[in-house]
Amino acid sequence: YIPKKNAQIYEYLSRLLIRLEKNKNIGVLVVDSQRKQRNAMTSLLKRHNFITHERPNAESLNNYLSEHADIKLMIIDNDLKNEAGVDVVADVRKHFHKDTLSIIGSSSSSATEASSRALANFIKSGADDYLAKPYCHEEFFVRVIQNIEYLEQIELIRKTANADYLTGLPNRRHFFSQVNEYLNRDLEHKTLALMDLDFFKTVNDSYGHDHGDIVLKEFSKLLAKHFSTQCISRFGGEEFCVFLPNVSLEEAIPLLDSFRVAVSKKRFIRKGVGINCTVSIGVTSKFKRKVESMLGYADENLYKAKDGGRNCIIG
Ligand code: GH3
Ligand code: MG
Ligand code: MG
Ligand code: MG
Repeated sequence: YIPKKNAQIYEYLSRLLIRLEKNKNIGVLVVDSQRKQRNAMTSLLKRHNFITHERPNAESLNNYLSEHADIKLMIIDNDLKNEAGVDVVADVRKHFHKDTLSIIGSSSSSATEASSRALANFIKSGADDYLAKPYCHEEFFVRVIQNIEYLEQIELIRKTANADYLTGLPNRRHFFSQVNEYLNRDLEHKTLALMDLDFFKTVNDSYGHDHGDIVLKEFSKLLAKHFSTQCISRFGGEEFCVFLPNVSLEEAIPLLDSFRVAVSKKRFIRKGVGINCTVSIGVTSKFKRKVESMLGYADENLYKAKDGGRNCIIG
């Protein structure tokens, strides 16, 4: 299909090129007992740059999928040697949900009724789509791309939902779920710090909201640089949070304090105007099952840090 107008052709081709570039990192697994069928599909997939995987049966399929994180789509035939593809799909779905793996069921049923029954059975087992054999190449590619793009949309939504819009840091919701996972684990130390920029209202009032935004963004970059492997978050407004798994309070305080000093030394520059800013930090390693109760302790210490003159850390 080639669109008529030049602008349309250009748009179509540029979208295709972007797609082909992305496909280089995407694996597609073909499960079919017939070598010929597998080859037919993988050679089509290779034409579109996909990484291809083949399996003649469903043996250790869940392991195979776990070991190959590039696989985003599985195309599975219903007539496998020892089992039905629909049953395999039902089992795979116990481990790989629709937001991480797309599945297209397939079968060679030329009769319309048999093929619509196969479609219904596959979808009921947890497949996302169905391809009847024989298929034309356009239909094959349309279904493959449609299902891959569905996963990409979900990934985009997930990223957007987990990030703070201004700074790109994990937001409160994401932070809570990450930290609660750690809190349920049996770790020797669990330390949490709550940070609040000092007199930030004055920054906005004196230099404008835009400059305030720059401070928040630059502060976030500095925070990510200091605590890259741990969980960090913009909690809201000018408040930030750091969770340090397996770090004791005694170990955490110098780490956090060196960050506090780095903030106090930084010039936050916008349009040639530089300003200084400081941060107060409350830390705790008293842990409970829920992040909310740890936050309560950290907040009490943050309050003391503010009360004690700001630009300091209390643990
Ligand atoms: P304290 O040292 O006691 O924390 O004083 P403060 O001025 O920082 O505290 P306060 O809570 O009164 O002010 C917080 C300010 O943060 C007020 C609000 O306008 C500002 N703020 C919150 N979110 C944003 C944002 O996204 N951008 C900008 N520029 N300012 C923000
Ligand atoms: Mg505040
Ligand atoms: Mg503040
Ligand atoms: Mg305040």
